[in-house]
Amino acid sequence: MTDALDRPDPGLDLSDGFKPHTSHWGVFSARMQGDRLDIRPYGGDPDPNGIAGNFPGALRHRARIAQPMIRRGWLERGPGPDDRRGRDEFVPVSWDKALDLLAGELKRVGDSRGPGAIFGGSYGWSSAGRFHHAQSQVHRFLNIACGGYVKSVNSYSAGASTMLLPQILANYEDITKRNVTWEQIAAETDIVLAFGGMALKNSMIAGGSVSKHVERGAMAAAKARGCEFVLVSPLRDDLPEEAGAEWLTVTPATDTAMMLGIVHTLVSEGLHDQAFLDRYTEGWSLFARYLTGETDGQPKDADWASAICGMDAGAIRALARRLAGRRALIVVSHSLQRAEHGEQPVWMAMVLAAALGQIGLPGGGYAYSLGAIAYYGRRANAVPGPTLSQGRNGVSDYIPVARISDMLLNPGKTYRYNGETRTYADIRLVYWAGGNPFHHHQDINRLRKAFSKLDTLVVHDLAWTATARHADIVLPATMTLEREDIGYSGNDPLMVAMHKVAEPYGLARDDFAIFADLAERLGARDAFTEGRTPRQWLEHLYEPTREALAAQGLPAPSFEEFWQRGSLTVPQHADDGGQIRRYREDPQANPLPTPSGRIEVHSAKIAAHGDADCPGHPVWLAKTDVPTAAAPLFLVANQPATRLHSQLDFGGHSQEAKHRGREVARMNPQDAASRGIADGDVIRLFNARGACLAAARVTDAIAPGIVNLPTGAWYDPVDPDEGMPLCVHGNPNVLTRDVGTSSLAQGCTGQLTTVEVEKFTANLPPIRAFDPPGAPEG
Ligand code: PGD
Repeated sequence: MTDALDRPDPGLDLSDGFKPHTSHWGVFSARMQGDRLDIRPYGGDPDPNGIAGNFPGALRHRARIAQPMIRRGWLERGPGPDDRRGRDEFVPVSWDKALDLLAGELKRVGDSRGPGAIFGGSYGWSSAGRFHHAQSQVHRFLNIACGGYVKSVNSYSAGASTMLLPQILANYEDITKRNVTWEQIAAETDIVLAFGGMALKNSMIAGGSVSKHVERGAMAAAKARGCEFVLVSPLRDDLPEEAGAEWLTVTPATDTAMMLGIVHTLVSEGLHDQAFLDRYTEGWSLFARYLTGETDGQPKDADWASAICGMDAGAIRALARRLAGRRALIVVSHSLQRAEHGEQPVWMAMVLAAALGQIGLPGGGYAYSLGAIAYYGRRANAVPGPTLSQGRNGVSDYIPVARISDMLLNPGKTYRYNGETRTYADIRLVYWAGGNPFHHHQDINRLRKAFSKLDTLVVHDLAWTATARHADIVLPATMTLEREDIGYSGNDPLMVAMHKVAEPYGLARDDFAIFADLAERLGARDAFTEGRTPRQWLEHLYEPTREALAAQGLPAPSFEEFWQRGSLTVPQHADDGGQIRRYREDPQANPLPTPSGRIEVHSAKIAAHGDADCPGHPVWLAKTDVPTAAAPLFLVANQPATRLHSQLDFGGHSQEAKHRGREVARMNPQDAASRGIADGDVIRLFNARGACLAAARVTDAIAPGIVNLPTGAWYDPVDPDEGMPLCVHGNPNVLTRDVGTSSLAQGCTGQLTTVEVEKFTANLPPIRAFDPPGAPEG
């Protein structure tokens, strides 16, 4: 293995009063000196993530929420629909008053409508600690103190694939976490074909914690051994320089056609692995009839694919021949399925890997979403980690997570999901802690309308996000550095004792403390807290790990020892390929958990749903969101490199990457020149749904016909009284479409849409997103 993966681990530097802590973007130690926060990255990390540089400037930034606030209209007129949400004043109140009013409102809604009128999905990443994880806390509170809530299922990250893959291949966790690892790629793979790439900005992040960023080193090691990387993406930096990749561009959202062209070439030239298909897959013959054109008169050959995806037919054929007979790995990034018909490239890539006969071999086959996040492609821990029980939800109703605006705008309306026809609930109160829908949801102007229909919107956050600004009751939460916790992820061996580094900002309180006091007002304090203080909860949550270590005869430090030491390295499972490798070794003894027990090239179950937008095997489906005269460019709204989602956008690392205060949008020199746009100009991106400003970066790292504006710049509307205000900062979700991937998964399609771009020549409006509401300009 490479130096980068194996070098000696100097551990956490806890000298000079530095204390251990961790975050979604890496482990570090930190120290306050007066008002200054100093940070030292974890010494064992071969490639630390610069995002930690957002902490020092953010900790005491004016964007933090200093005390409980209530929207004036709600305070004076009481709960009810109100389109002044997001433009009304806020009134500072004491904690007691805020919690009394909120407890009364939860009771009113619960008594009059039942818990099924409360939406508590509260999607979002919040912070890394496993106890103060805001989403777990709010779910536990609503279950225990309010009888439950309407929840959300699946994620914005992987809405389509989490629904599809377990039905056609294996458990999601097995596919992403115990299948193909970075170690295997470094040692075994001959060629990686990465649709959407494996950008380091994504694999630098993990939900929970990550101690070693190994991806860059693994790709460099594979490359040095002779492994070839081929990137299919509109963005050249979707693979790092270390991979030395060949960059192929196709028209966005046409990868499925290209994959069909590759498989057609393999089959027509006899290069596919028929023995593998016969032994391990279900429904190949049905799919083959579609591939050859027997069912619709259209062979899906390389010429056909070329006309759709824009890649030369000869190049498609050459790529197919290059993949055949080698240890080939097919990777599809989350981004491909965060688009219209996002199920299809996920499914088709699996079929391509099956046709190559590589699934289940070390470093070969199908590594869906490898590189999307730091805990994919790594060994799994062999002991359990801390998990906060969320209690029992008394409400069974749910929505696929990205259908929130649809639900709030259309109570009682029916929609299709995974073969069912479901009905949207009538929601009166929404409770959000640890997420930012004005960052993560599509078509923000529609979301604003949806939130205006509510009686009450409650938000806990550490800063004045646009979601907080649209709330009725805003409660200030502590930032991770201001409390104790345990950092852990099931695929990272380092468990971290997260010591408190700084005092809470203003009157901010931990989500747990807020919920405990609210639960008291609803007669449920003891049930919620179980009589434990936060420190006692940490001891309690640590115990299963200690017990499992002891049961394996390994050193099992007490909680106190762990806490004093600052970290604990836990054992990990062997890198054994998990369920998929076992299936390859013996398909009869180790069937897959799919309906047939086999790899489902065709799914009888999905076919039986009868939904034309996701039939029984992968197909090319023409897109509805394609460039037009009014919106001739594709917008790629991907994950940002300088922050996690929208978190700490006001921090130094994120701010340094902006230009004239705006988020940077990248475009090809050709598209810039034809619009009279020069590098550094402020531009306006617009379409029928909305408009935002950004700063242009003109670069040939972006394919022609594409503009790339990452997510996460805080929504900053001027003229919020207008139906379609201009976001002056660069939030791409004012432009994206709020439609599901298909009837199967109803996943988020925020990655891709179409826009026009022009140079912005009017006076540049100031950025107000980080000023507390009502504050003077600054
Ligand atoms: P974050 O910015 O991480 O975004 O959406 P998500 O809502 O998770 O929001 C977390 C919030 O939690 C922040 O406001 C932070 O301040 C707050 N927070 C942090 N710690 C605490 C705490 O201890 N307590 C409380 N109460 N709050 C806390 C992410 C989502 O966006 C995801 S996962 C994906 S993959 C999607 N990606 C895209 C995309 O590719 N393209 C588009 N157009 N849109 C997307 N949206 C999705």
